[in-house]
Amino acid sequence: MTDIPSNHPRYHSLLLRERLIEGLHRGLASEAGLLAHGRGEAFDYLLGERTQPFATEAIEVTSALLLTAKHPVFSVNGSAAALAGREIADLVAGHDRLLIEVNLFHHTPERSRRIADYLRALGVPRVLESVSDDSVPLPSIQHARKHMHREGIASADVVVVALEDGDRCQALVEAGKQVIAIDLNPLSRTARLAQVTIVDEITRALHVLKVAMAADRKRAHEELSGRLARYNNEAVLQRAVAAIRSGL
Ligand code: PTJ
Repeated sequence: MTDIPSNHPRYHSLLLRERLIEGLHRGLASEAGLLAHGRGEAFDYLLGERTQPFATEAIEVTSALLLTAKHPVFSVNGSAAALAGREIADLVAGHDRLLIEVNLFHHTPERSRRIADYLRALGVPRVLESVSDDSVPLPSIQHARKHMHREGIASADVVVVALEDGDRCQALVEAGKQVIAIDLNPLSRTARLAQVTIVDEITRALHVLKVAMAADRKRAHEELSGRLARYNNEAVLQRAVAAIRSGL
């Protein structure tokens, strides 16, 4: 791993690249994940590489949804694991009802197991894998991402997806799930189809989410439900696009 000096002006961005490259070499991330990350970097650059107010609003609603959900599940692919495995483990440490399920586009049993083992080594107590003897199919999806673990995504009411493609997001919504997407591109199909879209870089977003959930745990259920009722994802996406335009 290249040693990035912490005073480098692009320290965080370069560190994330290193995490992904290391994740590729460890058999966690896919090669396509490198390309997907490049697209994300470009949007992050245009968004000022910071958590914008519209992302904070979506994160606060995510906190409310995760705390009031009956069965929340975080769907983790290779890129999410490589970039934000530690942040995902931190989130679960503060919210033990949040279940983790590994779901891959470029699926191999070996990579799925490696990601699950990696997350367990980071302290996540229970990691499910979508492709297993307990899989059920998600209707209308043909590729490997159609699999859902019976005790995980298949029975979830709220699902978090990160760095995901639009088809699966749409299929999850059609299956009656509340879908929260973390995606730097406010124009992507995933961003537009999810009920809540966090337009922010995944590691930053998860850090802010963890802090929000720690504060929200003390709040009444009605207060959290009210926050959900007032939320407008379309308006959040419009503000994200406007932020990109003003940056240009
Ligand atoms: O590990 P696998 O096999 O499941 O593969 C995962 C891939 C790479 C195939 C999956 O991530 C993918 O299909 O990516 P897409 O369709 O290119 O979409 C990725 C989205 O995430 C794009 O809209 C990017 O802008 C966004 N993105 C990239 N990096 C980040 C990001 N969003 C938040 N944080 C990032 N660091």
